[in-house]
Amino acid sequence: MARDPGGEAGGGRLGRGILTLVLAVLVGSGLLFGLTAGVGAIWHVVTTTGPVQSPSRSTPSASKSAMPSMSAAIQVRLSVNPPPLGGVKGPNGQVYDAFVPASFTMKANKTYSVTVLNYDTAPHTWTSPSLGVNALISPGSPSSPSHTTFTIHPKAAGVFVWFCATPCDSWAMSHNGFMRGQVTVVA
Ligand SMILES: [Cu+2]
Repeated sequence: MARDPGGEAGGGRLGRGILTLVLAVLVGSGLLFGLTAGVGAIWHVVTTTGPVQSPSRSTPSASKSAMPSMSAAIQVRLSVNPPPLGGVKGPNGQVYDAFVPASFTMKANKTYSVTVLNYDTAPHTWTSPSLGVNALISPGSPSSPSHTTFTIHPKAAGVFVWFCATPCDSWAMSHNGFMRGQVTVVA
């Protein structure tokens, strides 16, 4: 009985000694792990900051590759007699044939690709001798407008008149905002 507690005590001391050693190894390895994990984390940050920065570095080169598209034509869309009115109301409240918009602004020395959607069953033209354009706008319909595309390349600043040269609507043909208008070209 008396030896047993002693034995237990001795065993306990031995057990505690082994436990301490195991704990020391665990703590030591834990510290080592912590250190390696810390270094690993730092290494991770170092290695990941590279790829994170490279997209921002590739952004200028991406905009450089977008440069050629800047010299491409600027898209403009006009409509003839668009819904819901199928034209534009004149001062008397009556609806007249019209390009919408009839007047607009462009920049000199830029190329514009103008697409006209014609909701009218009659043909029209977008004619501007001063801008060097005489485009025949093919007939369409309210449900299926025709698409006609032409190019405007203003060479100098100024105000340039355009008109419809086909005999469509005599009042509209003689009034800006209908079958006639102005292109304001800015430098
Ligand atoms: Cu016309």
